[in-house]
Amino acid sequence: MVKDVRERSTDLASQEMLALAARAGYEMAWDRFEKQLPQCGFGESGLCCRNCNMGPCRIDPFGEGPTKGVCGATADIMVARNLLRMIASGAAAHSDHGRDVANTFKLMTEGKAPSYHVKDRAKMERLMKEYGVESQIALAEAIMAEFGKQEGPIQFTRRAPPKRLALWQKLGIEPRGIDREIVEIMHRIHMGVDNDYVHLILHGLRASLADGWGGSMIATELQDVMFGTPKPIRTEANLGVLRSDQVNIIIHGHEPLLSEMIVAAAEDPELQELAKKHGSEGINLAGICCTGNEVLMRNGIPSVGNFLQQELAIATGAVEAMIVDVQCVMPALGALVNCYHTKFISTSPKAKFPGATHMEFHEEQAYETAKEIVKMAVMNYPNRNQTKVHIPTIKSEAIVGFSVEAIVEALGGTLDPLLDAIKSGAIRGIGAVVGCNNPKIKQDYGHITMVRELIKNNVLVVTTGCGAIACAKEGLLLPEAANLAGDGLKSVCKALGIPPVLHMGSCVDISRILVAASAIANALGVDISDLPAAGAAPEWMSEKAVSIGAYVVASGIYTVLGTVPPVLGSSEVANLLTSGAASVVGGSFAVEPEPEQAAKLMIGHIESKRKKLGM
Ligand code: BF8
Repeated sequence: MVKDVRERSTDLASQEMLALAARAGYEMAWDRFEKQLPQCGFGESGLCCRNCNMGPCRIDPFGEGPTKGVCGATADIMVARNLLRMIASGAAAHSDHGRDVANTFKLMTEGKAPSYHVKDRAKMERLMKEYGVESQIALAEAIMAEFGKQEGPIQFTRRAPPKRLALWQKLGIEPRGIDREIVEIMHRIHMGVDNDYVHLILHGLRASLADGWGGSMIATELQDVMFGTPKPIRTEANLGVLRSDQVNIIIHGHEPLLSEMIVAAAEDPELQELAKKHGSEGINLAGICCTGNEVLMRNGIPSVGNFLQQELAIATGAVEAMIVDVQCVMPALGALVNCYHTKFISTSPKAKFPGATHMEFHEEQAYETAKEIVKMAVMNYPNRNQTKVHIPTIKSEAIVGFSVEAIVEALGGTLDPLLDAIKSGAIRGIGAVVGCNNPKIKQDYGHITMVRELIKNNVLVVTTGCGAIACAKEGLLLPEAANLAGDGLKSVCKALGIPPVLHMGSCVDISRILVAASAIANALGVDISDLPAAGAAPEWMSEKAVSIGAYVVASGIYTVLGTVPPVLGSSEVANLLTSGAASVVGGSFAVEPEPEQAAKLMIGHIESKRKKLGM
């Protein structure tokens, strides 16, 4: 029986499309999720090991069956190894994205990628100074070298407060080359290598730090150099941004190397003309997931929605092309596009999908390929079956583009007004609400409920990824949303003309949150773990989120997860992550599926930190 769509999503546009999909008999992620129920208890608790071919082994969490794998691995070892495998994959995803950006920056510098240009020269010069190099090519080479560096720290870790850096060094978790840390995870979790769960988890934190302060931060910084550092810009979000009279092109995935070129190609007068010749009123570009966030932040390109809306967007029947690169793209799209005229176009040399047309994208001919792809979408417009088109009218306005630089500018050029507001208690602290959708939780419910509760209690919210898109759709990224905030936060937002919820970008841009936290900690002369701040991922699903959670905690920030990570099979590992970690790295995890309760945990943590700081 089809579930009530209101139990699947809080978003009215999604509900409308879910009902349509159910009537048409199209299978969505929620349906596939239900077919998986009950999900495997061994997998859920982290007690299944497939790391060698003596297995697969599983441990009975109730102690009635086997308590060890064939090699003798206990629940603690199995759970820790499995968790590290997730961190490795997540850190690799972000960092390989960072590598592609760094490689493009290098190719551009060498004159081999003529479609790309330096847009933020001042930022590039700051980076050169940071790396102690005199030329653009030396910067490109130094950053590329971060990935394979065998010894010595990653330069951007020097942005962390001195106390944090000293702690990482004392614990032996200061990250070295990014690739090295990820390879070392894969080595340690191989059969018969590292079998001490504490030792394993510490290395997991080290590799995750190489993601947050390395791969992700490199992606953010060089994307800003090449495509511009985001500034506040007004845009729109939700399925209602699709147009019935225009060629709709959706860009989905993560790397702006592609999406920025598509943005430029969609504005090409030649292609605009072609679109009119084929009977449309023009070309309408929209984003989904994080590449959507990248072009939303920098160009104000509207967002069609977050992770769980990728299939719903196609089900509108109004999408000429869904162009994808890497990460968070459901392979289900291939089958779904068969029901419509939509072209599903894969572009990354790393990522192919069943049912997709592969138009491989290379930096050297980036703009030419982007034009070809947009042309294919335009030519597809006459194939649209107007009787199948159903676009919800629902959309919201949003102000996005709050890079650290933009926040400082909004504050009048210094962090002081924010620090004063925190010290006076008008703003109690900062809550970072990030991450995915997951059909285990009603779509957007976790994000929206938590964010509303936080701002009501005078906690300024920063947000990224699919959580940020949920906030955009809910109207929480508008200055008017300050009316939903407590009196203190409301007055600060009104005085500065900012929303109470600041969209800081895609998931790699959580590195911006690290930079902001470091700047605030340095200004107060304390460590990040002393700040009245807390993080949350209320609807997380991806391995990238596991890496993010790990580096946020290792950076000293208390983090509440809304979906349960697969660690409950080991009470030792679970206790280490939820309480032991606090005395080691100053940050720890909590798990709380109910978002209002989770917000209360964050607020409680913020208040305890205020007390310790004598605020
Ligand atoms: O990197 S929030 S569903 S889109 S993983 Fe994916 Fe999660 Fe969305 Fe972006 Ni992040």
